Amino acid sequence: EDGYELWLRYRPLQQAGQVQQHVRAIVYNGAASPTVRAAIDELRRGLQGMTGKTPGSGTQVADGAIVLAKSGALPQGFKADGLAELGREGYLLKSATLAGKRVTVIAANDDIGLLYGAFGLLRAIGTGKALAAIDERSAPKLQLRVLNHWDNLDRTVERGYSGQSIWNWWELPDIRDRQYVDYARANASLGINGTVLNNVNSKAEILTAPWIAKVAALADVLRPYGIRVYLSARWSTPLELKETKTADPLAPEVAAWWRAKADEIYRVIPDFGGFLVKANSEGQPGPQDYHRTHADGANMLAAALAPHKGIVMWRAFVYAAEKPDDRAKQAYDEFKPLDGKFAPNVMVQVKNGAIDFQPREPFHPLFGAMPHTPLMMEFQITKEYLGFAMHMAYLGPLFEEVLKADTMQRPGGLTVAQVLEDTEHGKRPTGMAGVANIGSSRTWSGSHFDQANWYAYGRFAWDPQGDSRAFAREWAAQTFSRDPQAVAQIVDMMMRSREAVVDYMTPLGLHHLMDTGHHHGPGPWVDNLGRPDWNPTYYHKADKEGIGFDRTARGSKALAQYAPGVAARWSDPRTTPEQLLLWFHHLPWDYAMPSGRTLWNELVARYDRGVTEAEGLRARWEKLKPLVDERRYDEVAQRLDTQVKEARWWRDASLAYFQSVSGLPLPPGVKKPERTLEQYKAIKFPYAAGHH
Ligand code: BDP
Repeated sequence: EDGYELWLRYRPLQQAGQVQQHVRAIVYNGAASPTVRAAIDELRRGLQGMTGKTPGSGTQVADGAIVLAKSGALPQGFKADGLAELGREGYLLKSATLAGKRVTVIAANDDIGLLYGAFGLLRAIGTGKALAAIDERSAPKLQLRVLNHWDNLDRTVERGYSGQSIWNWWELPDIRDRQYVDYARANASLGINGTVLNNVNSKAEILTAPWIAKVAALADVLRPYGIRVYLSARWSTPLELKETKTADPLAPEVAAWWRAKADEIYRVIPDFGGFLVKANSEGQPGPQDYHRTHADGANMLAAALAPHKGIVMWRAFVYAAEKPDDRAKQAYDEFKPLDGKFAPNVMVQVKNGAIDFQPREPFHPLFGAMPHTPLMMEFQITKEYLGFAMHMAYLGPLFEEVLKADTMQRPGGLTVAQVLEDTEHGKRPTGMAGVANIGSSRTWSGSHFDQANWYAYGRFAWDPQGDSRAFAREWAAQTFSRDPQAVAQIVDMMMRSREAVVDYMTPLGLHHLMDTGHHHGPGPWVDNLGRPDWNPTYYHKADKEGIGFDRTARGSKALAQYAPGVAARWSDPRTTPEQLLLWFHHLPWDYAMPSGRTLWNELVARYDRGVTEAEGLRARWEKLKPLVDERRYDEVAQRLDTQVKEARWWRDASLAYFQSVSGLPLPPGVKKPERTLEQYKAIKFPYAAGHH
């Protein structure tokens, strides 16, 4: 057990005999496409693993068979109620009696629905659902469910903590690593149907013919699993390749270049998904270099892709040094005025919060504020700001918190999930992106528990109204053990883990206190970087009097970007959720918290709670030793030891620093930081993981 099999381990079931009578054979009537073959292969693999017997295969309905059927060719007498509404990717799982035989039907409108249904059935079996009367229907609520790989062409991965990129660019297109198929299976099992192969900080070369051939080879491997490939496009590509004299989006030669480039790509990848673009952000080139807007840029690319039904995913992650007043406001300021100005095949991809993938952020004010533009969510699965792959932090609750947040942009409420689902507009593209945590390490994700973040992301992309605890349960049962006690304990650990990280890194709405560049470890004292908005001191604004970023009407006015209902609630510290308090307010150290403590004492208590929680995770894991296989037990234990050590470091360094600013004593009984502030400041990490 080294983790390579992910949640697709298919270990023997206790009730194998019972299940076996429902899975004796796999029946499919018709010529099997590669997608249907993948579905049948997966069912055989999974059922063989879980029941110990390989199911037979055939074309005739027989007792105890799994019948795969498409809407045009449903077996006689099978009532597929509501199948049509499930769309191309949806599926039904239903037990039925056909011609006197008891069968389980996987019904779908298309081959890909059958593949998703096969995975759905295996998940149901693997998590202990009874097959005798199974009746499930499922269809994705978002159209584009994509991973964003921040993978470079030299196989390093920006913010990657799982080894090298799995894309072996050097050996492609001739060598097609078997891992690509396993990647496709894992993603298809969740319904992920798109992947952006390269870093948003992109290179021009990716759009040259030799690289397009490599991309085409990957597309060929992924296609049967319903996964389309996309590329991050560098704005200035034609200029850098010296094929145009400018990258001005309104220059006809530039538009013509991109049209020809799109045609070239689609000749070899007919189902190419489109481009993801990071423009005029953190030094990347973009249309603003030519005094054009993001819409001018996005629409020019969209026109090149439109004849091929491709999509532009244009990122709203922008902030400029010239506008130091509040970085949190900039995406909204730049994009809100462009609402309605984007071509129909452009989606604006918005990070979950307005700063940058922090352990906790309020939802991004753009959600619900651009009704005339399809918005796509961008989550970060890789844990750049949450302890890399060394700390346990199950991100399900983070995703859920954002998705369930009410933007109040409509009477009666409008959650972020509803904004993404966009049901009232019907035909517009919808989607979610997750910055992948996948690499060539045997665990794929750098640690066993980080696999759960990939899993939960995929499940939320399928159903943004899903439940993080239910996803954790499914994942734990398939990945670790079906023992109910083990599952309960593991899920309990997972569900508390992210809050622990919030507490020992950035409690009470603090943010961006991580050390420079690599973002590993505390750096709340850092105040000397090239731009003010790169400094942690810019974000916490702590001084002798108090702490926090005032984003109310008296401060940066960022709150005005939210709907009036939200703004009103969060403009008063008394009605602001404690967990966002210092995100929106600058408060005196002796501010009275609901707990009865002063703000200073509360801050100390939160840091302490974070450490206690981290210690608790370690202790709980110890109890699981008899229930978990040895190697994975040990690998997780090592990481939890590290997490405890680093939680203490975070707590001690942060308190040492904030105490030096507030001048206040630690409350009685509270442990002093182990080292001096100067010692914490001296800790440096050249060559940190994921930072190039
Ligand atoms: C930041 C990362 C940086 C990314 C950037 C982005 O530190 O590596 O390039 O986001 O999303 O969080 O473009």
